[in-house]
Amino acid sequence: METPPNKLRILLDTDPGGDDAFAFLWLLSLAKQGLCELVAVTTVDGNVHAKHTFIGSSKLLKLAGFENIPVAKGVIGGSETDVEDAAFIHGVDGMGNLSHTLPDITNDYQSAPWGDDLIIETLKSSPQEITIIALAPFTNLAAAEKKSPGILKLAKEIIIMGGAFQAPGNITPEAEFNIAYDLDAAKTLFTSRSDIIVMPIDVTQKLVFTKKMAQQVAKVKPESEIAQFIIGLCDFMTGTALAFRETQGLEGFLVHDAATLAYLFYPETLLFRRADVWIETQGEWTVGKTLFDNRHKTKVGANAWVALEVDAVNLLAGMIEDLKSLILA
Ligand SMILES: [Ca+2]
Repeated sequence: METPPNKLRILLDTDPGGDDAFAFLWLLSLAKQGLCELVAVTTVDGNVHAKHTFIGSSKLLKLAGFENIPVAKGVIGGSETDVEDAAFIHGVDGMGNLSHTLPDITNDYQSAPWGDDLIIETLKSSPQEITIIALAPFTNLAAAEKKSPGILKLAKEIIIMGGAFQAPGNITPEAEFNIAYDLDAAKTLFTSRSDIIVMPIDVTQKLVFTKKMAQQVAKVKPESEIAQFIIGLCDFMTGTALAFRETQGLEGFLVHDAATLAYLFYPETLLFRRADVWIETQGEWTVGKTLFDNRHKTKVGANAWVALEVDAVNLLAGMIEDLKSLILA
């Protein structure tokens, strides 16, 4: 079937990751409903090692019947930082140690294209048509920009999960993981264009996906493999979220990465501030912090739109209904 010209065409850059997996399935649901087309997935060395994020992403695609979508492996060797990966949050495989329950894949890590190459190729072949959703450290995007300067301007839009402005960080008191894990890459991204759409912890800390929500989703067809995976992963992620007191005691976990999809499909749930985002790289205690000048000044030189308020109830309701439809599809 030919894609209508106004249909969203999406490249997903991701490091599953429990919250990546939920965003991923939500995106596949929207693709199944005909609201967008997923054209490529570039996986990232982040929450867990590049090999695991490649396998996890390939398995999620297979689980939902999208195994024909090209998957690239993550560029290794972003800037050196002290930030460890997040296997202690997401499980060794990044998928709550559940990946053995997911379908076997034929995608081969060794022979897969590199993330930066697939980004360059995809953007060059469809300039101004591809929307990039980036849910991980920005290593692939920055590598693409370094290899082919100006390439990121060929994307229609770039929407990221990253940063902590007025909220505390999640990897240090001030820094958020996706920014801090590869600082140079984050800096490259924010200088690549003037309209990066940013979903920081300020909004994602309000997105608690509860065990009850998972049960609500799964009960439309409890025997489905997707339903069982959603229940299992939500249980695992809730365990770590409670251990780190991320959800104020609620039995659930934060679906940080899912916020990016709300911008595209449920924009009425978000309020943005136009801002010039800076990234702290020198501070003794604040390396990786994101900030902007919040005084009343002109916004000359702004590079981003930063979401600072969210209607979590309606965002999560949209997500729940879409996940139900994926299970029933
Ligand atoms: Ca992620």
